[in-house]
Amino acid sequence: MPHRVFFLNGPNANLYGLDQRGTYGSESFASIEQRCQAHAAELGLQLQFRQSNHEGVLVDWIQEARLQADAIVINAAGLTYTSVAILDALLAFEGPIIEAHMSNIWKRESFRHRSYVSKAATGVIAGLGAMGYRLALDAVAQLLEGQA
Ligand code: DHK
Repeated sequence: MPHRVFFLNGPNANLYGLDQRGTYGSESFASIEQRCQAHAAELGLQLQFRQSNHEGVLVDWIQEARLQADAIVINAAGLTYTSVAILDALLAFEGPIIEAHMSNIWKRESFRHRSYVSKAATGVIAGLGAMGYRLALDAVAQLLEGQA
């Protein structure tokens, strides 16, 4: 049976490619998802790629992952720095967790420097744009194979 991965995206991720400031590049969220799905298939992973603007929905999906996923990749976006509820849900998940950010959050405003998600994450990838998302899938594939 293929390893199952939940890739969870938080508020405003659906605007990637549309943000006029260009912080997150020009690729649309739909295209990023498509490329992640293709890469997951190459790695033999079964990928659920989801986005919500709502904290409680993300908490519900993390709880669902306890039964339905072997690993989580999460970009909680703005909730990264505020959500104890997301942290608590992640702490109840037993598999590997990769925290991913499109931008290098440490080069940005100081309020982005303290991540609650990091307290539950196995590893963190930031600053590599959508390439970082595919690297996050590489990481979970290797962690699930016990190679990392
Ligand atoms: C995405 C967001 O929406 C921001 O709120 C985070 C993160 C950074 C990213 O780089 O992917 O601060």
